[in-house]
Amino acid sequence: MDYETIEIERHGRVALLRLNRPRALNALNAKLIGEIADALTHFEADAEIGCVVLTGSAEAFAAGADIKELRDKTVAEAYLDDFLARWDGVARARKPVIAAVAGYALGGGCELAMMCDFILAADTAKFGQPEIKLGVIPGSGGTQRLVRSIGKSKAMELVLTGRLMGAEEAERCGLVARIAPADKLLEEALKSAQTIAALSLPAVLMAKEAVERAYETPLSEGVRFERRMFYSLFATHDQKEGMTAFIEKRSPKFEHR
Ligand code: CO8
Repeated sequence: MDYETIEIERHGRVALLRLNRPRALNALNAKLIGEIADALTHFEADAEIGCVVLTGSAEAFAAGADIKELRDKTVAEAYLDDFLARWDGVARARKPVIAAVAGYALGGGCELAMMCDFILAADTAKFGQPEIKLGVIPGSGGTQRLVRSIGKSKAMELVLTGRLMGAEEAERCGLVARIAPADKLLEEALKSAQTIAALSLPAVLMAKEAVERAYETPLSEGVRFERRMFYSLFATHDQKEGMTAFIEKRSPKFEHR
């Protein structure tokens, strides 16, 4: 497929999706949001893809929604287009999506990174929800996911002041899984993604789904859900293969079934 605002590379079973609006620091306009959603739909349907890496440039993962596109919107246009609903596809992707963040991840950019399953950050990364400085608030889950990720006090401070936080602070408070030197970020993200993509796809999807349940359900329900998923994996070829390989002291050959 041809895209204008993103670039796609395949690395074996990993798809690398790079945001590509360099002159606007990857500001998220409607075209870019639509293309990300389309590409992810395509990856979901491709049995040869086991994991996705979403990245930007050295300067910016994404500097937020495209302010130039948003400024003159009316309520009716925004409500009728419901352009932000296209993000739901990103948040609901079944295959793992890793955000590899260098430079700015602000506003919608920070929200996009948080929709991914985990964030690997370059030491140059800067996160923030500066919408308040524009007279608005986060609109794609920032007020919700940031609280769940880093707790109320810090999330509230960032959302109310628009302060940016660097990679070290973001790692310390749990927003970021790991920091890499900027020139190694992509290599590290692809390595993580290759590791995941080589594992049994049914187990990976169920692991992701089970972890996500922790957001939405009480503990007892979440644990029950996890147990059902665990039992169901005994119906897969890959469970027999994974455990047999361990006992026979060899590497497993997963067939993703
Ligand atoms: N929208 C549109 N254009 C942008 C944006 C943006 N968010 N960010 C940067 N640009 C453009 C600039 O206008 C400039 O273009 P030009 O050269 O044509 O003037 C170019 O990118 C380079 O930017 P700067 O010259 O400003 O670069 P600096 O290095 O001086 O500053 C900053 C970098 C600090 C990142 C600065 O650009 C900035 O503050 N950007 C805006 C950050 C922001 O406020 N983000 C939040 C936007 S609102 C939002 O995200 C709402 C989320 C709700 C829904 C999500 C939908 C996707």
